Amino acid sequence: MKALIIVDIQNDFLPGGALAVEFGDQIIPTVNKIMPQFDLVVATQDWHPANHQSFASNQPHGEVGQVIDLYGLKQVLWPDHCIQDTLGASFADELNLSLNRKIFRKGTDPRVDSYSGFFDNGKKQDTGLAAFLQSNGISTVFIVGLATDYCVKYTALDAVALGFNTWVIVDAVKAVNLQPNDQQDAFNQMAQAGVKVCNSDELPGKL
Ligand code: VGL
Ligand code: ZN
Repeated sequence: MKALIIVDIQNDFLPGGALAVEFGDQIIPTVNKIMPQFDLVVATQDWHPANHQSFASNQPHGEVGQVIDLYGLKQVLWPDHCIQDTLGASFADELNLSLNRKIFRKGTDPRVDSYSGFFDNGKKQDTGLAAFLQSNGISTVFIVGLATDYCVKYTALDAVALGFNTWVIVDAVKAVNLQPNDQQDAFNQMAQAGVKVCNSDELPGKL
């Protein structure tokens, strides 16, 4: 059985949002189009309290893009984004959620960031996504969404480490690219770990 994992397609990650991913909106029609082809569709949602310590505004002299040590983990400082119950944290209006079975929220602990849809960055809290997929007989996951170099990458790395046959659909992801090579580095790192890539138009042969 094959699942589609939709990562963080939320207003704050779209053009005009607080942590906008360039062209992030362009993937939405592709995601909507492929959705009906999967046995199961789930979505992750970045869901931060306003006092989240990954926000530059919550660190003394914090600057966006700066890397700090946060309780022993390297942490990039971000603009305030995806604050619980705000429009920025809401899913994109254009995203079809009618086929979505369950939403997995992450980043709720103010002390630790959570890029992966499975675990926080310290691997202490489990969102329940792995157990949900397993209980639905899923052995293969296809990942789409935002952003390639953060939440998509960490979700894919955890998926493959958990033993899922893991694909990233390259024309349905976009990167933040704080550094110009971040997207390429992310694809290299995922490939090294055993994550496979395909285009959305190749799916019929794989599903
Ligand atoms: C993300 C940075 C901070 C993402 C979430 O969804 O990729 N990136 N929070
Ligand atoms: Zn976040």
